[in-house]
Amino acid sequence: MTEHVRVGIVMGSDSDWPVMKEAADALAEFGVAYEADVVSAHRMPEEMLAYGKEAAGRGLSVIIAGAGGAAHLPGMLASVTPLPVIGVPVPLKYLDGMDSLLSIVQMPAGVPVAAVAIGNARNAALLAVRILATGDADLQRKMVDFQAELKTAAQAKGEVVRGG
Ligand code: RP5
Repeated sequence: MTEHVRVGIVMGSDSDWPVMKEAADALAEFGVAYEADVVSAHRMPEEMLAYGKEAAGRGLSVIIAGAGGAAHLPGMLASVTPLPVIGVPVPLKYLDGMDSLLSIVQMPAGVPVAAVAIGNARNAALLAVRILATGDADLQRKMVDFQAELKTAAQAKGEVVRGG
């Protein structure tokens, strides 16, 4: 049986994959089926627009889009899809990813893109899981368990600091 793909992970270049793989790994942890592809806004604009236009019809619920530098991919996808788009600013050699971050968050009114911290593709996946979990009780339970684990781990570290 093929699992229904609910999240599309796209990136501007295969050079973004080491960062974006963190999103794929997190979705796998939660058992969320995803697809991953290179869909460059600048080098393959027609294919990028087709991806955005067809995503909802193909059954995707969330798009995670990572790009570096002039990071127009998340915003351009958001302009042609009704789906929530989460942007991941990928840090490049120069400017430490600030260029990517500002390119992603400075969207005009009416065309929202959610953005995570520079390089934090894992958080993009966790946000995607939360979005999906609003209509999926099993997934929401997994997120609640995950949050409980975070708390336990933080408390254990606190014990080390306190010498407990
Ligand atoms: C962006 O240009 C990509 O998202 C990537 O972060 C950056 C560099 O791409 P490559 O030259 O490594 O293919 O569009």
